[in-house]
Amino acid sequence: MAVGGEAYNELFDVFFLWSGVVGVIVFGWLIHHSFFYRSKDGEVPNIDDIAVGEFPKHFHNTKLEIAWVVLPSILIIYLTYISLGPASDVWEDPSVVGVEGVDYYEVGINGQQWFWEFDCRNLDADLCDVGVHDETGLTVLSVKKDVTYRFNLSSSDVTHSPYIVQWGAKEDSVPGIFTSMWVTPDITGEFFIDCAEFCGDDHAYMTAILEVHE
Ligand SMILES: [Cu+2]
Repeated sequence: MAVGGEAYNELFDVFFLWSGVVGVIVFGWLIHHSFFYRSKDGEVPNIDDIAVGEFPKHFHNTKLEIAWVVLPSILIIYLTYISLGPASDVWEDPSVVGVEGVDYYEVGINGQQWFWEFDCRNLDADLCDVGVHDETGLTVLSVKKDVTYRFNLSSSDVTHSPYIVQWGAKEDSVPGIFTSMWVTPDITGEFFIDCAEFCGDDHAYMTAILEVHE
């Protein structure tokens, strides 16, 4: 996938918009009803004749019932559908990309309690290099801009999930299961790789840096 998080940022905007719309409707409805249906002073209680085990039919509205089942369902199906594009970018089929070394390079990322190990195999240092970050002491994975990589994910103990925070991209690394993540960095800079799957005491400190250079 082309990164910079563009596809994910667009998705975030759409989700944020619909969360706002749903929130305004739900809370508006709630506040309106809280005041509109309050019993007035001196009113006989139990105005709806509510009885245990009986559905309060007094204000029952079938059209409304159907609407608030069908409309949110449509919204959820729509949001699921638009989320599939960026997700399948990350899980691209190697046969679509082509041949390793010509169209893409493989790099290993192994999760372990509580650090990341990177395996550049025998790639040139320009394409892939592992080092230590000057200021933070964190492990650095250096890759090249506009080159396509398949990060092959693995784990030595429990489930981890490398999460390239600023790109909005993540994928689980599960012991015994092969998972991967496609990336074509299209911006340079330093980005955090965190762990997005709770994996024990120092999960929060399981951070490395992904450095993208020209
Ligand atoms: Cu972890």
